[in-house]
Amino acid sequence: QELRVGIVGAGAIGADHARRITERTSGAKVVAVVDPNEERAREVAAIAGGADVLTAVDALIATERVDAVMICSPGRFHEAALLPALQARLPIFCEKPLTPDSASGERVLEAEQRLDRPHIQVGFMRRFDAEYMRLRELVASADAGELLMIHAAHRNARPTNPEYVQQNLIDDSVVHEFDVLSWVAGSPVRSVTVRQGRRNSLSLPHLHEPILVLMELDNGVLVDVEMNVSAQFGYQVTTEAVFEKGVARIGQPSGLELWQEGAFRKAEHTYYDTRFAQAFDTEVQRWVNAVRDGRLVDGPNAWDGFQVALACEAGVEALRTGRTVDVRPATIPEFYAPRVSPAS
Ligand code: ISE
Repeated sequence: QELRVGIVGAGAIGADHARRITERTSGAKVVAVVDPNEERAREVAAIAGGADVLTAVDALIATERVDAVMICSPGRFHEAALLPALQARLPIFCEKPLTPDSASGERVLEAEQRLDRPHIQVGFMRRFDAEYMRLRELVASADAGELLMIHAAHRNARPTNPEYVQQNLIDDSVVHEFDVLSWVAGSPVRSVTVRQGRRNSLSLPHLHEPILVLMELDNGVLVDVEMNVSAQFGYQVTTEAVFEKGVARIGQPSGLELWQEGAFRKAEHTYYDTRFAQAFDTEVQRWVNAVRDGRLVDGPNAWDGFQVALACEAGVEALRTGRTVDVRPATIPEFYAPRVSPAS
C-alpha cells in the first residue's frame, strides 16, 4: 500500500518534494496539494500527475484521504499546519525550521507529546549528505584526534526568495549550520556572536551582509560561519574541521575538471537543489520508509528542531545587539529521549 502524502505549501521546496516523491521515491505518492494560492497548488498538483488541489490545511485533513503530510510552507506558517495535523495523528515531515521561534516550538512539542510517540521529522537535509555523515563519523571515531574548531562558509548566489530579510540570515540560512554542525560535533550550541562587516553593495537594499557568526559549542569547539547570500557566482557550502592530528574538508566542487584556453574550470553548484540533491532524496525516502513501517521518524525530530529554534533566537538577538548571547538551556523530555532497547 503506497503512502498517500499531502503537500502543504506549493513554493519552490513544495514543488521539489512533489517531483521527488513522484519520480524518485518508492512507496509513496502525492495525492493532494494545499496552498492559499490555488494557481500555484494546481501547478504542483500537475507535477504529481493530477493530485487534488485545496486551499486550506483543515480541508485537507477533513478529506481523510492522506496518510501523512509534508509541510513545505514558509517557517512562520508551520505551527498553523502542524497543530491540526498532530491533532489528526498524522505523521509529518516538516521542512526547516520547525518554527521560527521557541514559543511556537514549545506549543508544537506540547501538542506532539499528547500522542503516543514522536510524529514529526524536521527537514534538516544536510544530515543525510554523504560528506557530512562521513565527517560526523570521523569526529566520533577520534581517528584524527579530538575536534577543535570548524570554519564554515554558507554562500548563496542571491537570497532564495524576495521576502528574505536580515533576520533570515540567521533563522532561514544559518539555521542549517546550527543543526548540522552541532550534530557533526556531537554537542549543542552554547552561545552565539554575530559580526557585520563590510557590506556587499550587490545585496538587496535592506540587507547588510555577509555576516560572520561565531558559535561556541558546549564541548568548547568554536565554529565560525561566513553567511553570505549575495555571492553571485553560485551556491557553495563548505566546512573545514580542525582536529588535534589533522584537518578535514567537505563541500568542495566535484565533477568534471576542464583545462581549456589557458584556464582551469570545475563546475560549482548554482542552487541548493543540486548541491543537496542526494541528501534530499535519501532524507525523504527514509522518512517514507519509517512512516510505512510504523517508526514514523528516521532523522531529526521536533526536539532537534526546537533546539535549533533556541539557537536561532540567541543568534537573532546577537545580530541585533552585537553581543554574545547564550542559548537558553533546555532539558530533553523523556518522550524524545532515544529509545534504548532492553538489554538482552
Ligand atoms: C534556504 O531556505 C535553504 O534552506 C537553503 O538550504 C539555504 O542555503 C538558504 O540560505 C535558505 O534561504
